[in-house]
Amino acid sequence: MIKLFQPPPAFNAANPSPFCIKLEVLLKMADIPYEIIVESDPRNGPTGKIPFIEVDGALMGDSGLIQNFLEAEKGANFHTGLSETDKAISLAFTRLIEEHTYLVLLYSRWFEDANWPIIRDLFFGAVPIPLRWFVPNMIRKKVKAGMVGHGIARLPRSSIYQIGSDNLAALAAFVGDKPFAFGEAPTALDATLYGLLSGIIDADFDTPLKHAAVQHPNLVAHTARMRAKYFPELT
Ligand SMILES: N[C@@H](CCC(=O)N[C@@H](CS)C(=O)NCC(=O)O)C(=O)O
Repeated sequence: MIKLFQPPPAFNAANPSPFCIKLEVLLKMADIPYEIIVESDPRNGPTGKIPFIEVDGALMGDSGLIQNFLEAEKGANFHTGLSETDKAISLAFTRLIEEHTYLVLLYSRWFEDANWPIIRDLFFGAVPIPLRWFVPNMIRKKVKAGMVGHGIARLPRSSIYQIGSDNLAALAAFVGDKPFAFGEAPTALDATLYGLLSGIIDADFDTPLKHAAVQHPNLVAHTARMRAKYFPELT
């Protein structure tokens, strides 16, 4: 059975990582049996990030690569009924969510001084003293440096949240009044979207990103729908 390595539940969601939530939804969507192994340290994974899986004794990282593997080797089809154009749109929105909007979520968690104590206690509360005195700040610096390297964190705070708000508006416009991104049945994009939105809408952080998300009743409804379908124990 596939072992899925991911952190424990947090922020009123299955866990704090959009990528982990996406992958767990994909496994459920494809009815592939899996066992969760609680893992909070990304450094234990093959790419230094979570989630990762163990399959037939080998470790595999990156939710996107794992998604491809599940389709190629485990009979999953996360795009049933979609045209080639739909698949292209799905990929473009996936990148919008994971390579851009996710960074605004990270900003709201790691840059905002008001949220930092929540993040620090959640991720590092179990780290033994004296490491707990300096490791959290070290990691915070690393996350911040990565986002400055990307470029987004060089922008004014208001522009960063405007980017998040614009991206969410584009997603809301695309979902429209459909129950799922492409209609009546969920596909990979719904898993990706839910991973992001659960961390924004369900989480108890009061940030401009959350304010922007809840302006879209269809995104709020999508989050509730996905949560009820895939994580009924959390509703
Ligand atoms: N492209 C990766 C991204 C995974 C990712 O960024 N995971 C975050 C948690 S949400 C992580 O492990 N961060 C730790 C780090 O970057 O050191 C995927 O799709 O799995």
